[in-house]
Amino acid sequence: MTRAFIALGANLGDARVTLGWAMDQIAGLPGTQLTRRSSLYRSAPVGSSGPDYINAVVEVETMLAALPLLHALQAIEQAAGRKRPYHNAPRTLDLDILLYGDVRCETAELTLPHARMYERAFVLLPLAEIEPQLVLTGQLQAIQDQRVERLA
Ligand code: PH2
Ligand code: MG
Ligand code: MG
Repeated sequence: MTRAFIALGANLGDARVTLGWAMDQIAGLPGTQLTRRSSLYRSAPVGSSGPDYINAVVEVETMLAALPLLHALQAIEQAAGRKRPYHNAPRTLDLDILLYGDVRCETAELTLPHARMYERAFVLLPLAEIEPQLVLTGQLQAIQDQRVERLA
């Protein structure tokens, strides 16, 4: 079993409902248990456009290798109606693997740890909520100017 962290984001459609649905889909993946889920967080699009995003992070324990996990997450994005008209387009659902065990890799398909996770408050705050040990104080300080609202 490998412990992995997955970021969820959406800013089209009913994003809160979609994120809840997506967490259930992730929990139902073969050989996978969803062990922790963060609160939902709202923030303005960063380098993107459209309505505010809703974001969250979940922890899973999975038998799936990293690439099969990525492909399973892409299938969930597709089922949620994800279109890719252009880079960073508004989306009904985005599922990114942040960390997969302590694997480091950089391929066309997958970079681990996620290349921009430490620049983004909408990723680091929910990650720190469920696993504070993974986020250093200095990393939190570096993103403290970014406005992110934790939802009840
Ligand atoms: N995802 C992006 C680009 N910009 N901004 C917010 N607030 N939340 C996101 O999830 C997000 C974004 C590309 O994946
Ligand atoms: Mg993303
Ligand atoms: Mg993505």
